[in-house]
Amino acid sequence: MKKLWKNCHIATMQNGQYSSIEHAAMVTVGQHIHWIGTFEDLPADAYSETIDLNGAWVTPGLIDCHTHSVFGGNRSVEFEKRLQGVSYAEIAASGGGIASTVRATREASEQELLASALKRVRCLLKDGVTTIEIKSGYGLDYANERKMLRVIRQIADTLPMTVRSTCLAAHALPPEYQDQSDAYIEHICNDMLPKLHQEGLVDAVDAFCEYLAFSPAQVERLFKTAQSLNLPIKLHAEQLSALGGSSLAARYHALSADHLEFMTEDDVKAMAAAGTVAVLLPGAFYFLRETKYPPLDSLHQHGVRIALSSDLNPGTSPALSLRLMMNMGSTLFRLTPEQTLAGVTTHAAHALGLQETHGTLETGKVADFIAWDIEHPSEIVYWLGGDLPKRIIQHGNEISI
Ligand code: DI6
Ligand code: FE
Repeated sequence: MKKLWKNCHIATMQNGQYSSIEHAAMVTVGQHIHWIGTFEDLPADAYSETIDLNGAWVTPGLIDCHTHSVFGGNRSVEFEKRLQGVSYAEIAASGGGIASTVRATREASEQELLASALKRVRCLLKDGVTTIEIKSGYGLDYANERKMLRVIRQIADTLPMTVRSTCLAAHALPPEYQDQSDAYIEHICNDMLPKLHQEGLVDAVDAFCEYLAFSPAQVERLFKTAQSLNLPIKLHAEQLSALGGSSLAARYHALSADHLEFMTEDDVKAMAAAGTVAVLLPGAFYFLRETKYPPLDSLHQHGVRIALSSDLNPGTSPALSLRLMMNMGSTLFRLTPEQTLAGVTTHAAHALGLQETHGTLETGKVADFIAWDIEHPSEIVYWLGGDLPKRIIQHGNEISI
């Protein structure tokens, strides 16, 4: 099927810029972009279908490169308690926090987890997200991590989206391993991860490197196992304290290090040299009322790619709109709308290792794009939430939303 998409303007996002083509057209064949350029230059050809985009602005499909979309229950009651003055420590001591999500996730069946996750992921899809990464990390034992990863694969089978799964078994210490974090890491490395990988459930490996989670030495142990399994690496680093996790991630050529509020100049240099993407998560920054900013000037100065993501999770970022996160990326982190859009397209593709196929609109790439009914691409970042009129095209087919 050779389709002509005409009467549009295109922000291709090549080189991390709008790289606009006004009065443009695009030809897709099957799942791929066959030709892209100005309507004037369109070669004479026969098309099985011609689609009029009515002057829309076309961007790549958005990529949400860091989410924890699969979980049991939610923590809205805890949110209310915190605002009534109950401290995080008191909530954790009474069984709240991550532990409560682990309990609810373990109790839920695969079908229940799938149904609740689909509701959330559909919100992101309707917002223009055509590629999503989803982490495990609320099961924390073989059976329950497996259950989460299987649900992630089922989301890919259910929705017209590209879905990448990341094993985050090293998210928190399960109750069975209290005070034995080294033993839990050994269990992941010797048992869980190799088995889950063998079952084809894992596309990448992540860990939470933090004083209240896992140390750099423990993370390094995990990275070595991931490397021996040929699995790409990502890391939650420098969210609450500076442990040098982002430098460690760079040393292991991680795809990305994420959060990064407490990173140092040396970490920035290490990431720049390794080409590791900085994934910023304004939703968590906002929800935790964080005051320490990631070193934005330094990241820009050293040319580190900056991606943005929702971090959709029940504890620190219950975010159902990537566009709202983009707005926060601009208002909180002073990224221009162009940098923000690059952060959820080309740079996010790099953060998932999908840069050869996704993230920009060019010949040969996958035909995932959004035709927005707007005057200029900055409008995608400007509006706070709501629903922007759009058409969503995934793998060359318009999907109904
Ligand atoms: N950083 C976060 O902000 C979330 N996980 C992580 O590693 C918190 C997850 C939760 O509270 O459920
Ligand atoms: Fe996260």
